[in-house]
Amino acid sequence: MTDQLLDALTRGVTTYDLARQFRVGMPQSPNHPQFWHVLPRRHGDMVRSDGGSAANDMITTGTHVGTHIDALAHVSQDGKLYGGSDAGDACLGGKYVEHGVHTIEPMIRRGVLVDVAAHRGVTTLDGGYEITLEDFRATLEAQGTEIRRGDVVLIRSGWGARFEEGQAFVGGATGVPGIGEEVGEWLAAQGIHAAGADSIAFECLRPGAGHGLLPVHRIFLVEHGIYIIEAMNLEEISAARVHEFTLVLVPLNIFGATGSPVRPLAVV
Ligand code: UVW
Repeated sequence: MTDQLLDALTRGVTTYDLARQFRVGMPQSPNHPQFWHVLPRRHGDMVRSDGGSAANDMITTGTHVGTHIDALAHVSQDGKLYGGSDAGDACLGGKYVEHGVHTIEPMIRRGVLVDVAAHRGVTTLDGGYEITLEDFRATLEAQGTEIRRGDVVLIRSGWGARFEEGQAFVGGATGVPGIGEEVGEWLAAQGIHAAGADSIAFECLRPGAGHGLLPVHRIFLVEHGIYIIEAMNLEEISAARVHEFTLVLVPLNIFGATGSPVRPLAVV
């Protein structure tokens, strides 16, 4: 690509990073193995004859920590995955050969931010608050935004601003705001491709209920084949009042995994 073409393609383009930074000790759901990062080799450990040296890393991580996407293989209902396949048969050689994260195409799609917290004029909705369809539609109307088939819909409750607070973000005792079955069914009926949120489990968690019952996960992942993106950083696009953009998201191509860390971008 020539410099002129690159310049023409990127001139006037703003890119928002919608991911949280991966860091040891970051808040995460107790449902998943934690992120761990060490440096097996640091500079000076092995110095070459010319004086150069290379450092390297090792990470271990659950695939559902930090900003991540849930593959359809992540959730089953009564032993069935999306499309009715048997969850047991879908796992061959210890890998989800069916509906694993390797089956998710890279996304370059219309993205929509539904900024419920901004519409309500609050920093964050309260822990355990279920965003109603009335809230949701009123937000869309106030923003002048419509949802179209194939969109990636990002829902901001404001809870994401608590990411740096650790356990408060996890929200076990307080609950976490988010959508419930009412909005989940409505969004599924619009034919969206994926949905994300700035909270840890995407949907509303009731106070004291932990991370167990997740009905919107069933509606999206099992009944409609809609991907879920969690723990997104939606603060910057909210502050910029960007409600429509091109969403770019590429999961890691991990054969047979149920999820993957992602670094989604909103491009306007
Ligand atoms: C949680 O971390 C609860 O969400 P998920 O399992 O969907 O990644």
